[in-house]
Amino acid sequence: MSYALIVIDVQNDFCPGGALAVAGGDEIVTGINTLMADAAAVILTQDWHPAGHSSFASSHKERAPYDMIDMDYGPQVLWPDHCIQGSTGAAFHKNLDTDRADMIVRKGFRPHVDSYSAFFENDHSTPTGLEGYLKTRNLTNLVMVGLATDFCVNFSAVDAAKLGFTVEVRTDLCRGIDLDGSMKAATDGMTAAGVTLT
Ligand code: VGL
Ligand code: ZN
Repeated sequence: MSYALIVIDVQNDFCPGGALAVAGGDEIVTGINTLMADAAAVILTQDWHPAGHSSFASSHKERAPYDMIDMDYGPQVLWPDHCIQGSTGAAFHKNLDTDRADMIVRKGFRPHVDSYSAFFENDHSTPTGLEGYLKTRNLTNLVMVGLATDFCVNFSAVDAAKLGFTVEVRTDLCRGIDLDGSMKAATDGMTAAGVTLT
């Protein structure tokens, strides 16, 4: 069946050596490039924060990376500074075949709201525009891969399923962070939302 491939945040900062490195993050790149060959469309997402972003622990007094805080829109993990607009860390992994992309969605660029999902920011209401892009191109079957399984892939997959897309997550082409059981919570949440995990 024809599918749009959504490649989530395969950026240097989420790969080994990066500011928010996900173990084995670079291992998935070759397999993702292979999957692009048969895709009807390829969409890349790029985490893209201004310096001093509110999701950075460094933006809050007496807070450390991986602390939780309450934002206007709910609980938020505080991260090390990462994926700062225009930085090397924000660039795609050098082996990712970005030439094949039809569309690149940047997210997390509003200083006061984080954005894990490719569809909505973490307030769950501000859209990125990706829903409209996919629907106007009649792309209803989505295959998702990338980083990190338990944050951006999870939020993107659940939102897509809620929006009525058919969603498959290729877990072999994803890698996770796993904070306090977040991998299990993500797997359970995606399954409950009707996402197929393969
Ligand atoms: C991500 C934490 C912060 C991700 C992005 O791509 O999963 N995680 N920003
Ligand atoms: Zn981020």
